[in-house]
Amino acid sequence: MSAVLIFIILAVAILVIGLVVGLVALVNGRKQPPRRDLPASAPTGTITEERPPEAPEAPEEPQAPVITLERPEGTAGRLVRLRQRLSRSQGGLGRGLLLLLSRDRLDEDTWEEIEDTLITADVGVAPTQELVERLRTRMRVEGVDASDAATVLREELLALVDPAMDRTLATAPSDGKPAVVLVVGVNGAGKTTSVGKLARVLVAEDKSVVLGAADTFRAAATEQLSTWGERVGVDVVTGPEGSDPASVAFESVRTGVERGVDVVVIDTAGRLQNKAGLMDELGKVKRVVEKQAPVSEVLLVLDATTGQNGMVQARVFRDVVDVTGIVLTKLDGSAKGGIVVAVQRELGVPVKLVGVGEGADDLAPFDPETFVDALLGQG
Ligand SMILES: Nc1nc2c(ncn2[C@@H]2O[C@H](COP(=O)(O)OP(=O)(O)OP(=O)(O)O)[C@@H](O)[C@H]2O)c(=O)[nH]1
Ligand SMILES: [Mg+2]
Repeated sequence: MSAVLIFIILAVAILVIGLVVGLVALVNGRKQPPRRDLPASAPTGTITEERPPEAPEAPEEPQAPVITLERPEGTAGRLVRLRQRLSRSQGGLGRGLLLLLSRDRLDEDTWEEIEDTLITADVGVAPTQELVERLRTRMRVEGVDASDAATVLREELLALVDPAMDRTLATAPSDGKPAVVLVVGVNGAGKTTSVGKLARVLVAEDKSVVLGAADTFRAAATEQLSTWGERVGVDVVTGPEGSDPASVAFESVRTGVERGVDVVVIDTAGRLQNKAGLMDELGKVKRVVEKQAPVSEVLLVLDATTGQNGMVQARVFRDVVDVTGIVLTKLDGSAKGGIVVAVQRELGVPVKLVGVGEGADDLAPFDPETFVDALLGQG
């Protein structure tokens, strides 16, 4: 009897202990924080870490400074300014010629004065003699009087500047590759400035542009070009000071090809140490560029104020690279616009652009009629 009692007490005790343990376990289980991060399909038991408390809100991304891009001027406005600036700087030449031609008697002395006026304006000896010869013939044969002198002079000056030359800039991509414009010239001629201004001309024409700062000789040259680019939202490919100009030129064209832009314009260094050095450097630049895309224009930048010196430089560059066009800068600061005629004759390539001031949009396509009208004060 007592054994049965002991058995019953033991059984009840085990049952009670079991119940208590079960209850404790249940209560503990309820206390566990809910697992918020378990995906429905995740195998339980594999994720042991609790998700860290919600991160505080991310600080705001630092905002890039807002750059207001400039809107470069279109061609029409440029031509108006070209006319104004040229008639200011070159007007004396045309007016001087007209006064001489309008004299009652066109004697030998007068013709000599006409010749001197043209030579002083850097027209060059051969073109001057040609012009004087044609004027003499027409005045005599056609019996032109003073009132018609202006018309004849205009026609003959225009013929001398040669309106038939193709002055279009090759800036259209071909075969899916950008046009490549290489800009060369001696120190201080205005290369970097003209590359910057040209970028603006192209942007005004809605062309996409990449600039290459292949003048690695001075760090300042790179900065100068970068500033021009930034103002109109054009990217400038640069290299460290003293690095190989050809590698910067290569990179800039590679970038242009990769981005599918319309034009890549490359600025170069202007040191004219000697012809062989120049030939090596520009030759290499051209060769490496052509591994990516053909060079469509080689623009020679000439400073109009350097007169006959400029002509000597022009010849050196003509022998080193195939110049396809001339950019004549600083025509606003020189009365010697005749250099247009002389340099075209010498190199057999047209003046395509002219610089008429230090302002960002003071670069205009060269237009023979505008030029001659400005010379004659008919702007
Ligand atoms: N008045 C006037 N000044 C100009 C014109 N074009 C360039 N310049 C000035 O000429 C100076 C030289 O210009 P740059 O563009 O630095 O010449 P660069 O050929 O690049 O010179 P380097 O890099 O030293 O070989 C600058 O002060 C320009 O502002 C122009 O058409 N008219
Ligand atoms: Mg420069």
